[in-house]
Amino acid sequence: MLNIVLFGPPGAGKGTQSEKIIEKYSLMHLSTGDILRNAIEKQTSLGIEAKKYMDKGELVPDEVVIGIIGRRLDEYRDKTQGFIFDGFPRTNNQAEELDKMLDEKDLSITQLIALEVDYNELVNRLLKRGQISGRTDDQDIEVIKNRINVYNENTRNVMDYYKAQNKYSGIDGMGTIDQIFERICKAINVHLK
Ligand code: B4P
Repeated sequence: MLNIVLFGPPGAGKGTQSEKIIEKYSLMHLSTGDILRNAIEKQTSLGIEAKKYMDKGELVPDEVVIGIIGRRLDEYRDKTQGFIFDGFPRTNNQAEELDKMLDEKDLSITQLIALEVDYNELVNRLLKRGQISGRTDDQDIEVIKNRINVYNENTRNVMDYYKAQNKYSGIDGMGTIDQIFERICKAINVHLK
């Protein structure tokens, strides 16, 4: 199974590139951001709880997102050739719990692909999406800055967890969507030979 973590700060292109990766490699897309937004739209208890954090650009508590991923892994384990984890893990605790959940199913992460993008480009991309999509967390510059700060303080060092396992690939996330996708494919294809 090919199990990829797509990693990077808010606006790095995780959601955008995930769409292309799942199509090319027939993987199951697990985006914690999408799942949480869907819960908010449906006004479930999970959504009501998650909204309090997402509106401020804070991380939703670990136990909430770990539970979400655990249930999806159980559901899709036998129905896919692999998973793309988009926006998860975002803390070292999430990374450790993910390894435990995968291990119980005789699975493991193949590779972490980290998209590297300049600060100003991140802010511009998110503000632009905010104008089009109506996503409230993309419309307020202070919330955007907080999300990037939260990434730098709580999430960036998750890379070290995967570096220690020799599973880290850094990818230049500046350029056109197709240029970046080509770089990602080169990194993934190493595992298919
Ligand atoms: P996410 O849904 O993961 O959203 P994101 O990081 O803001 O965006 P993403 O990185 O996917 O967007 P993309 O670059 O593709 O998280 C939202 C919130 O959910 C978090 O703040 C947190 O509160 C919560 N959450 C989610 N997962 C969690 C977890 N595991 N633990 C705790 N909390 C969690 O796209 C950005 C824009 O850039 C798009 O408009 C796109 O079109 C554009 N773009 C992409 N590539 C481009 C390129 N090459 N050139 C120009 N524009 C580009």
